[in-house]
Order: sequence, then structure tokens, then C-alpha cells
Amino acid sequence: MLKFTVLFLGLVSSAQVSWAHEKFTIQINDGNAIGAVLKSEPFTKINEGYYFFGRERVNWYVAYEKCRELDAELVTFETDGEFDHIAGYLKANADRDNYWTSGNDLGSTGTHKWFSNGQRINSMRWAHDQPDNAGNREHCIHLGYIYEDSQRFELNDRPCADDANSLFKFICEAPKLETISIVVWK
Ligand SMILES: [Ca+2]
Ligand SMILES: [Ca+2]
Repeated sequence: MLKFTVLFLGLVSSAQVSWAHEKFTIQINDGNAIGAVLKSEPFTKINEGYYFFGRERVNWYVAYEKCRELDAELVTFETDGEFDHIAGYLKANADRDNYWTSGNDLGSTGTHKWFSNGQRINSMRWAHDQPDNAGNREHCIHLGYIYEDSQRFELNDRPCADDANSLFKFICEAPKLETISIVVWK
């Protein structure tokens, strides 16, 4: 009898439904996942990013400072697709000017990286024969119509400073957006 009682109790306890749950769950999504109305001025939304086009012609360091004043960084092209979106935007505005990016090889000559994230520049958008470190003094990267016969925006290295022919406009890129959602049992 005792044996059956133990078995019965065992069945009852195993039949209990348990609900292992968290009081709340947090979900993080890239971008503005809920379509919130954002005040983004002076940044312009282009595809998934927000960019500011600085119109002053300055050296690379001053350009970076001006982006930091906006809590932004000089533009980094994580993908050639992002480059193409920016180039397309400038082309649509009949703009063929030169613009600084965050790219440079200041840390190690010949190893070009995006300064905002420290990643190697793996781009197919370099102009022909670039980067060439001409005169052994070109360490900062801009985009523009590099040669007289250039048909499109491309990347090139130029002197970061102390060069009257390398005072360029600049593109700042705002921090990435993330949407944090909290789902609560209440
Ligand atoms: Ca970017
Ligand atoms: Ca060059």
C-alpha cells in the first residue's frame, strides 16, 4: 500500500505544470524598428544611415573635430553598398566635390583602416592605382572624382594636413540606431 501511495504522490507532483518565465523580456533590433518619429537634423537619412555634409574645406583633423562636435564621426563605409548610396546621393545633387572619410593609415603606413571602428578597409571603390601614398605623405582617405577623366566617385589617399590642395569638405556619420523593446508580464 505504501508503495502505491508513493507512486500516486509521484504522479501528482509530476503532473504539476510549472511556468518558468521571466517577468520581462528585452529585445534589441537594428535601426528604428518601430518607426519612431526622430529629430535628426542636421543629419540627412540616406538608406539606413544618417549623414551630415560639411561644406567647409578643412584638413582631415579639423574635419574629424567638426564631426565630433556633432557627436558623430567622419564617415566609415562598412560596405561598398553604403559607399554607393552616398555617391548616388551626391551625384543626384550634381555634386562632384571631394569629401573626407574616416579612413587613414596613420597607425601603420600601408594598412588602411576606418578610424571610427579600427576595421581594415576592404573596398572595391579605390580609384585606379590608389592608394599610392604619393610623395610618401598621403595617409588620409577622401572620396571624389580623383582623375580628370574620372566617371564616378572613388577613394584616394591625400595628405591629412599641411597641404593647400588637400582641404576638403567632409561627411559625418551619426551613431547607429538601435531599438530596444521591453515586453512585460503585468
Ligand atoms: Ca557607415
Ligand atoms: Ca593618392
